[in-house]
Amino acid sequence: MVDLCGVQLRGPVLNGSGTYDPIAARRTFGDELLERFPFDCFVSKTITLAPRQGNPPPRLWETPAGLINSIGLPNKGLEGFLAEDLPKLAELPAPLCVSVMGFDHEELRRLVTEVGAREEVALIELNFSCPNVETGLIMGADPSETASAVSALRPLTTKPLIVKLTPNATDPAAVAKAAEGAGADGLSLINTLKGMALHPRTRQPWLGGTTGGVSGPAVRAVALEQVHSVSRAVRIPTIGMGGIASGRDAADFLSAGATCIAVGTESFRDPTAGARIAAELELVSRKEREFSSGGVR
Ligand code: RRO
Repeated sequence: MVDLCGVQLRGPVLNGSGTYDPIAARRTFGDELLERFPFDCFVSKTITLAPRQGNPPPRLWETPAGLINSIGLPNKGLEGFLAEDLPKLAELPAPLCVSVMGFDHEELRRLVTEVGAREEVALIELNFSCPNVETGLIMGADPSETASAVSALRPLTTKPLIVKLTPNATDPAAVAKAAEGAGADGLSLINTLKGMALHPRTRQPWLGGTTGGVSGPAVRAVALEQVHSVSRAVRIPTIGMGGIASGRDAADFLSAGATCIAVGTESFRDPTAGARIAAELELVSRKEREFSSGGVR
């Protein structure tokens, strides 16, 4: 078992928010999905107070060893999520973490109050790091903005609050410390790195949202460094992610200081990647234990 902010998980493997849709997967695979659910805790796609259409297409661009997305937070809004999605997500065989994003403190207050009041919800992730909203505002790029938001939200729920950090900050460890000081229970990192691609013929931006967020193995070394420096700067647990595609990658993030890891872009290529990575991680950990105890090499 793994303790994540007081919530007991079967293991350390989560999904990155927005990279796995278990409602669609259940429509395709039926109840088999529940028997072989690939994650030890499920993190929802980020929701906002009002429904959103998201960014115009195209929304994806493949890079060498990575992906740029400019999805733009399409979602049903708080009411639609609570009425339609939450009952289905509550049937998953893993604790539920709901990811929320607000455009100001008042929106965040309503999201955290209403989501935090639902017993189906084990944890709340505060997404302060979406790179793809039209305001360009990334609350989590600034330590004092982050502290001010977390302080306003902390009294509104007893559920653990996890702050999702952006890699697009001058000093992610300073933001992490600010979040911890204001009462955050955990941190997740990294969100995507800002990037863009041009249409090969017109030379205009390819993505409908002009810029996007880069993920996948291309960002893994950057993510590993940030998980390492942030985990050293705080006492609260961190969830490490960024291009994890194998058990060896997962073991690296745990060694760098993460309590849990999350699989994101790899699940687009292989929806069962979470289960494979968990199994590989078990093998890697067992081999490392045998090695350090002088056993089989
Ligand atoms: O929806 C998105 O475009 C998006 C979000 Br909310 C996020 O947090 N990170 C990202 O790469 N894309």
